[in-house]
Amino acid sequence: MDPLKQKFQEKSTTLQKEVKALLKEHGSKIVGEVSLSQVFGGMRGVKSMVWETSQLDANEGIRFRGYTIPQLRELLPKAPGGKEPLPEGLFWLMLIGEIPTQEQVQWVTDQWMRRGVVPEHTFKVLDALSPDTHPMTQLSIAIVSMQTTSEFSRRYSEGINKYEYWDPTYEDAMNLIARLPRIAAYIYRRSYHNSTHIPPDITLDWGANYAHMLGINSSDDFKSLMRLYLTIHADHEGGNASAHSVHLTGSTLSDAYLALASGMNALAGPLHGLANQEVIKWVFRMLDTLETRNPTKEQITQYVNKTLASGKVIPGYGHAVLRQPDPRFTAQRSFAQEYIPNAEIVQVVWKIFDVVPPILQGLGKVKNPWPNVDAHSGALLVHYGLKEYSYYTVLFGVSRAMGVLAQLCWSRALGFPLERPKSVTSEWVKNYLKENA
Ligand code: HAX
Repeated sequence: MDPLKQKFQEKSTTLQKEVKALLKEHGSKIVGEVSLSQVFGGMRGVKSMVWETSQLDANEGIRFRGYTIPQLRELLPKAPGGKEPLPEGLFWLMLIGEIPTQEQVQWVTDQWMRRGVVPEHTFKVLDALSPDTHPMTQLSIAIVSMQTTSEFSRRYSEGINKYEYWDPTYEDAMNLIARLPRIAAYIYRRSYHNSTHIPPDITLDWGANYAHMLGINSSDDFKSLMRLYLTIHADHEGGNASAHSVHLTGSTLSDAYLALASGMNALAGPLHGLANQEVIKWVFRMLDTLETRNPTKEQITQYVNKTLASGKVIPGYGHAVLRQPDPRFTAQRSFAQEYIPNAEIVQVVWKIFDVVPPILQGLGKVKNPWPNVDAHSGALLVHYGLKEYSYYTVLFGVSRAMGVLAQLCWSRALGFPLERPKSVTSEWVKNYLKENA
């Protein structure tokens, strides 16, 4: 058994026993209440699932296994000469809860390079799609097309013992994550570069190889950005739409391929991951309308008000859980401050950050006026030459796969059941209120 799998087995067997004992003793403890506004309002704040890999605090932001993003930037192993964490290290941390050594991270890099071979039919499926198919649609289709190689699906049809579900799920997770950069780069080159594909460089780490296959030739800094980007987008506890979709679909014992595709379809919505494309589209539309690359704060204020008056949201601002600036935004801002403080587009994003929160606050209804992860990423990508906005959510998706698939291994190991909450009709609500007046 490989060393990561071995460690996962040890940790998950222990936790499984603990959870069993805990439920036996405390299973009927009340951990929350549900109000009618939560029932109608997207279940905000309802505690209803367990997610091991990360947890979100409304004010502090995300912690991965207890570590904040600044701590991860310091503690996770880095590429030789690099300053940003290797996403492989975050995967190790999310899966088993320990900061890995440099050697352990190198082992993951090697594994993912070895497992990264994409089935030939997946490229054929992609090539058969209309070239204007949205990159997120292509990603989802490519992932589903690889389901033919699912170890879980094969072992299930052979009749696997339920206590072993976690094992082929781990194999599927490792294979899938390993293949994603190749698929994602293929989608990029086919959509925007006339299908001139770039073969992998087996000497590079997972994030740097993805950067290499995209063909963005702006020095090692873009590789560093990709390592940071792929680290900070990986997980955001379990209730967000992409994570929850993977969790729900996975709970039916769909394999990792089917479950991940569900998550990618949720990520492709503009209120979620697609916001990263919407932000930069909105920024450039503003600059075009104002006919300047260096707008004043007054000009931005007017444009923000115009957007709101036309019944649209300001993309990149607001969050269902967060109530402070997103630390993923802050991490990208600190990257920009260090690497490209004078970049024109970055300056615009920083000015927007000065202008938007007080305006949203002034509306009196927006619960979080602060920027989220998507407010900054586009400006960094544009600066380094990745200018095709409609591709941006694919980058997010490649990263998100690490968190949701690490968790899927845990869900299998802990034997989580089919998810099946209760719904009610509006009629039921009216009657309930009458009866309980
Ligand atoms: N601009 C304008 N209005 C906003 C707003 C924004 N950025 N954010 C929230 N509001 C409005 C809502 O539309 C809602 O208005 P109505 O009552 O008229 O319907 C009101 O403020 C209350 O909303 P909320 O409770 O503060 O926010 P929600 O939890 O309902 O929604 C969203 C959270 C992220 C969907 C929301 O803030 C939004 O639409 N933001 C813009 C899109 C965006 O950036 N999405 C990415 C979020 C992060 C993410 O998942 N990344 O992947």
